[in-house]
Amino acid sequence: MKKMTQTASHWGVFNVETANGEILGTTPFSRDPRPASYVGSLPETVRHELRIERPHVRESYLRHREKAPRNRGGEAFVPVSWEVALDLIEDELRRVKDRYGNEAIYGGSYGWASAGRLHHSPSVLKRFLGLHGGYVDKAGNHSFGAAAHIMPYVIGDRDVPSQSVPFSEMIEHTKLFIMFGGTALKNSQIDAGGTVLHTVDACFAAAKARGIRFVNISPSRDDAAASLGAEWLPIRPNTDTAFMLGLAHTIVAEDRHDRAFLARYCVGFERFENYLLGRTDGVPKDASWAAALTGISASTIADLARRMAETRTLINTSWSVQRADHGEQPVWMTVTLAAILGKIGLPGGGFSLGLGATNSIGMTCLDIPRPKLPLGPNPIRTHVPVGRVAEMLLNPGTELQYNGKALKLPDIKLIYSVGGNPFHHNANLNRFVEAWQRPDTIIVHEPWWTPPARFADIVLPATTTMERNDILATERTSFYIAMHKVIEPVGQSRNDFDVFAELSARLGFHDAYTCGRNEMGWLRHMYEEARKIAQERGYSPPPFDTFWAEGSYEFPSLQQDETFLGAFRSDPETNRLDTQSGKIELTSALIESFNYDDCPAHATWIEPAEWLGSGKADKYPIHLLSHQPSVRLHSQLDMSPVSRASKLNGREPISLSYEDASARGLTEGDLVRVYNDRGAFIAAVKIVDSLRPGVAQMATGAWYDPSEPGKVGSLEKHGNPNVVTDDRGTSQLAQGSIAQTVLVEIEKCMVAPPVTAFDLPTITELPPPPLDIGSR
Ligand SMILES: Nc1nc2c(c(=O)[nH]1)N[C@H]1C(S)=C(S)[C@@H](COP(=O)(O)OP(=O)(O)OC[C@H]3O[C@@H](n4cnc5c(=O)[nH]c(N)nc54)[C@H](O)[C@@H]3O)O[C@H]1N2
Ligand SMILES: Nc1nc2c(c(=O)[nH]1)N[C@H]1C(S)=C(S)[C@@H](COP(=O)(O)OP(=O)(O)OC[C@H]3O[C@@H](n4cnc5c(=O)[nH]c(N)nc54)[C@H](O)[C@@H]3O)O[C@H]1N2
Ligand SMILES: [Mo]
Repeated sequence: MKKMTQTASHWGVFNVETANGEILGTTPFSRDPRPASYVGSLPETVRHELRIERPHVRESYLRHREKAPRNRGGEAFVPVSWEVALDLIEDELRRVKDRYGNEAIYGGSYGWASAGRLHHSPSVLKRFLGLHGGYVDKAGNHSFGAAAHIMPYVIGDRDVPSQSVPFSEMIEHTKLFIMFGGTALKNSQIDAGGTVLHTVDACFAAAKARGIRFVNISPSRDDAAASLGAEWLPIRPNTDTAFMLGLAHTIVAEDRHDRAFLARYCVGFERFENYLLGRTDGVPKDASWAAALTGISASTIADLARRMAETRTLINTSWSVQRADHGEQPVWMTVTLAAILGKIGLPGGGFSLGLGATNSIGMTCLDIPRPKLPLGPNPIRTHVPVGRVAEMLLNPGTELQYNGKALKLPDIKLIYSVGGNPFHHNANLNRFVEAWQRPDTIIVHEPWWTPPARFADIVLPATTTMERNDILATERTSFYIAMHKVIEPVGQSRNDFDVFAELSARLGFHDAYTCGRNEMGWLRHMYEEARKIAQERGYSPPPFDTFWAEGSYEFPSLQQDETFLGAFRSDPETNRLDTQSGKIELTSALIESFNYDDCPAHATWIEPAEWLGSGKADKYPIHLLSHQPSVRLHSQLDMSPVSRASKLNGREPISLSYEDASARGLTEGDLVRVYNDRGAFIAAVKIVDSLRPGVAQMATGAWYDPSEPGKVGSLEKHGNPNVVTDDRGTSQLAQGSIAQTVLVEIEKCMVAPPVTAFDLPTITELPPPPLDIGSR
């Protein structure tokens, strides 16, 4: 009997056809105008040979537990029963809590996990660890860490994804759209929590049809869709702040700036102006100054500045631009430049952050409540910046400056990690591998033998979305989507939620964790709670059973798009921003009071640690950019047929200009060694005409595949760029990730060991030694 079942992912809603539990095919949601290229990847991999069939324990950990040799990644795994695995985990959670306290448990598990409001694994982990007495959490994120920390000082506390002009107003009112870092359409395939209708390309098409002019300021021409006919200014990586300063200088020097706007809505322009015009340091930041840093001619910069001053201009800065050393500065400078132009708060004018970065940026944030699982309290207040995990593990007890305070780094003994891939999101993987050997115990739940599973002590097999029931509901979609279970759990895999229910029973807080509800009990409860709030707001979603049977509910749109910062513009006294002054801060007294040389009082050009204009480029003359993949979500589904088909000679492709390739004697498909002082990886050359010479570009997400797993400095064979990236923070303010600041050299690879990322790890079926559980 054939059956169609609807479920969903971060990259779309789809129906899966099955017969007797076997998956036959995938059909995207009928109303989705542009399904993701990899919409069928999950169904295709749900029964993959890399699925983890049952719990496993690293061989020496099973014998010696926390005293085992620190050889994570370098050993065989022993399959064990659920009973044994849970005994080990229970025992270790008790031991670490009793001996070291909850500040020794790291539960700040970062990662996109899967779509769905109940089975979001990092959330269920946090709910569980909070009830166990607490855990050290992460702070910030990899996506827009610098922006999230600087913007509260500049325009006030507001979610970064909401710092955008709505598409509807951009289409109607914008005349000139300036894109720092482009707006590559591949990125709008996804949305955190799930995408229902992919509409970004239609928005850009409508904007184009209205005659909007596009300028793509990016090292890569491909960051703007060809259909936009964008002017391409191939900027040197990490010099956007200098480019914006050059624009600002031209506008101010030619007296085209909006003095009235600056006086009424901003504080600190004079101080910034002194810097801009060179009164403080003798260096005017004019177009010629900017040209020397950015590689774009002074006349082009000055000409663009004049065009921007003459028409309704929207400046969009992509998140990638701030994922770089001193990433706070291009964000602050974006606002400063927009303030100088004076169109902030007018429809289609001012600035946006990350339009195009996901499917939902620029869409109306509806007041539809989302069903939610309460996380519960966490008594431990220590939050460590997400990109500084290696620093935390390597230097416990030391102090890290962070956002105006000194943070004492905790001494972590136990890491519980679910729903993320630390060997994807962390930079400087050699240093990270060293750090990852420090804790006594690392526990991971994973559906597949991914790098985090291979580098754990205890691995529990997790179900995928396809094996459980859930609800999709995100902030900028008008849908609730029922995610129905498609097949029974594969092997012995269990839902993360159920694993923590079992552990909480063993630890004595089962009722507090489950509140007496199972999966369907929670879904019904979460839905009905949200429905009550929705009703108060004038919506009328049906009762749970009707929704569940019908599979989706679309809310009518009762809301108008709001002009970004429009209320502030129309009445800045009543609608003060929640900055210190209530206005836009072009100079911040608060930031100045922190005395950070890497984040001064106003937007400033500060040389990145590595860039093409520095002396380091003599040794490492290529700037490597690692962007989001078009064929997968980060490292998720790298083993799927769509992602595997994107590889070149089995490795992740790295794009080079013809000039850079021929200078190194490289031709298309050649395997190369990409290296710097932090490490080396192998990739396959793709020659393109869309890159600024001196810049190489590749997608993130190739599964980390070291030639000697667990060994620091080992050659990575598959093409994971984080082997060479740096894990320092953007500045002492945000401590954000700086993945886009990295210089490398590239050479032909003569002997390349085979890729083994998609082979099973060594699994030894030897009977384990007798376990001595609970004796401590
Ligand atoms: N070089 C470089 N590095 C980067 C970036 C960059 O631009 N350049 N970008 C950064 C950014 S912006 C981000 S957001 C991060 C993303 O980094 P991550 O979010 O960590 O990456 P994912 O590959 O999405 O990892 C999700 C993991 O969860 C697992 N998983 C999925 N569903 C479930 C589930 O239900 N239960 C359990 N237990 N596990 C599940 C998947 O198998 C996968 O291993 O990467 C960062 N890394
Ligand atoms: N298909 C797909 N879509 C995704 C994701 C995915 O994994 N797959 N991940 C999602 C996530 S978690 C996030 S955070 C967003 C990220 O969204 P973004 O950060 O906007 O995306 P990236 O692809 O990392 O970078 C976009 C472009 O920025 C350019 N760039 C890099 N450095 C510089 C610079 O210094 N100056 C300038 N001007 N340009 C630069 C590069 O050429 C790059 O192609 O994407 C989301 N969308
Ligand atoms: Mo991200």
